[in-house]
Order: sequence, then structure tokens, then C-alpha cells
Amino acid sequence: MRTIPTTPDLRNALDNLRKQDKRIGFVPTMGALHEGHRSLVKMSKQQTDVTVVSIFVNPTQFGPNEDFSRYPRTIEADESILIDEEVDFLFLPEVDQIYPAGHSSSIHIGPISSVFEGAIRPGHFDGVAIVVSILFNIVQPNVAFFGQKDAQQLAVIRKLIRDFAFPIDIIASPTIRDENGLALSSRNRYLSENEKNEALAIPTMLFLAKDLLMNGQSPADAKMASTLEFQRLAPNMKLDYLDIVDNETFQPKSSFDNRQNSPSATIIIAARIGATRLIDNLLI
Ligand code: PAJ
Repeated sequence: MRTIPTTPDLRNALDNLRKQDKRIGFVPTMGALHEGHRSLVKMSKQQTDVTVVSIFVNPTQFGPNEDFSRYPRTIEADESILIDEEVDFLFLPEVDQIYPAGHSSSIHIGPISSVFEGAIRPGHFDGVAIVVSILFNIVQPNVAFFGQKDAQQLAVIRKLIRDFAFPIDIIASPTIRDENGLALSSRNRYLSENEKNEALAIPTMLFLAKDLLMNGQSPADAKMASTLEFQRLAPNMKLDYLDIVDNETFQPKSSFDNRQNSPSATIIIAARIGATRLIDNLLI
């Protein structure tokens, strides 16, 4: 694996490979890598000729009171995972490679970026949209891989691709969970054992809501029943939201057709335990 810290060096290396008609796969991350990230890398290795991973803790997607400065940075462990997976290039830029002095442009994706995660984290998806666009322009991949774990981010990226005509295929990868069902997240390392146990109410609630919807309950009824069950199971957690939304627009669904073959809705949840905020979802 070659670790490359600057944009021109990465461009040169990839230009040569592109001339040889190599298919380039890209996995953008903020590091603190776990099995969820590893699954994206494995997908890229299987489906493309050259895999580029970026690690960049993007300041523009963190709010002023969020965890940017304490976001876990574990670069040595990350590099060894990526070497193990035989990644070709690690792009590891400093802030000035992504946002050179004087950088002032922004991207606002529209209504989807101001509901749910976007409502609670104002400006978050604008920060994701600008950094992913810049990374796409630097790497110019054929395919980019994103996790279903961040369902709203995935929908924002798909909208970005359509609205700006990026010639890049987006592939979504299923959420990787631990043996108890908790979705893996770089932020799980902040949780104590007790908090981790209580956080299991999140996947329990998701699977309960799915059962209720599949058995014909309306989204409103399924939402109410699973909210009550969540509060019973996790009295110390603060629920930010729990809802059943359209996959593409993230607008709440007033009805759900349980006979459809492909998923049309997503059950979404965000909750806090102590100082840690967790999000999860289930496609139905
Ligand atoms: P980060 O949180 O590091 O996540 C990088 C990618 O890993 C995202 O596509 C995310 O959805 C995926 N991922 C995280 N946990 C996962 C899990 N348990 N199973 C499967 N995939 C998982 O998301 C970001 O970084 C940033 O917002 C980024 C897109 C890099 C822009 O800065």
C-alpha cells in the first residue's frame, strides 16, 4: 500500500492507472476503522482493479459543539488494517490539501439535508457534500462505496451524484453489527459496558418495528409501539428521533405496503447515551 498525503501525488499515481483502463474503487472514511469499514474495502477489492481509501476527519461536517477534536484518530491501527486488506492507496491529506487557503464554496443539497440528522446537526450534510465532492474530484473513481449504516448520508450522496452528474457509481454496503446486534461505529469505543448493553435497545427496537410493519401495522402505530418499548428497555437513553421514512427523500411515510419485493422504507433511529450519540436504521 502507498500512503499519499498530497493531491498532486495521488492524481499522478491514479492518472497512470486510469490510462491503463484500470477500474478505480474509492472508500472515503474518517478513520478509526472497524469491521464496517473493512467490509466496504473488501467490496471494492472484489469489484474494482485499484482500491483507494481516504482517511480525513472533515472539520466542515462537525458542528461547533460536536466531537471533532475528540474524534478518535488511530492512524497506525488503520494503516495495518488497510495493508492487511491489500488496499492500493491510502489518501491521508492534511486540511490544506482538501480546503486550500481561501476555500469558500459550499453545497446545499436541499430538503433532505435539513430533516432528522440534518435538523439535529445543522450544516452536517452540507459538510459531507462538499468534502465528498472534493474527494470525488481528486480521486475520480469509477465506483464509490458507502455504508447503509449512515442511511441519510447515503441518500444525500445519491442526490449529490444525480444533481451534479458525477460519473460515479455508488454502491451501498450492508450494516455490520457486533455479535449482539449493535451496529459498529467509531463512536462505540466511547461506551462503557453498561452503556453498550443499554444501547442494544436500538437494534431490538428496529427489529420490533420491522415485525410490526411487516404484520400490517401502520407506520404511526408501529412508531408509537416501538417508541414505548424503546423507552422501557433504555430508560437512560435520550431518543432524538425514531421514524419510518421514504428511502430516497427521508420524508416520513404515512403508509407502508408490506407486499413489496424491494425495500421502499427505512426505519431510522438516533439516541444518546451519556455523551455519545448513536444512529442506526433498517431497510424494509
Ligand atoms: P465514517 O464514519 O468513517 O464512515 C465511512 C464509511 O463507513 C461510510 O460510508 C459509513 O456508512 C461506513 N460505515 C460505518 N459504520 C459501518 C457499519 N457498521 N457497517 C457498514 N458500513 C459502515 O461516513 C463518514 O465517515 C464521513 O461522513 C465521510 C463519508 C467519509 C465524509 O467525511
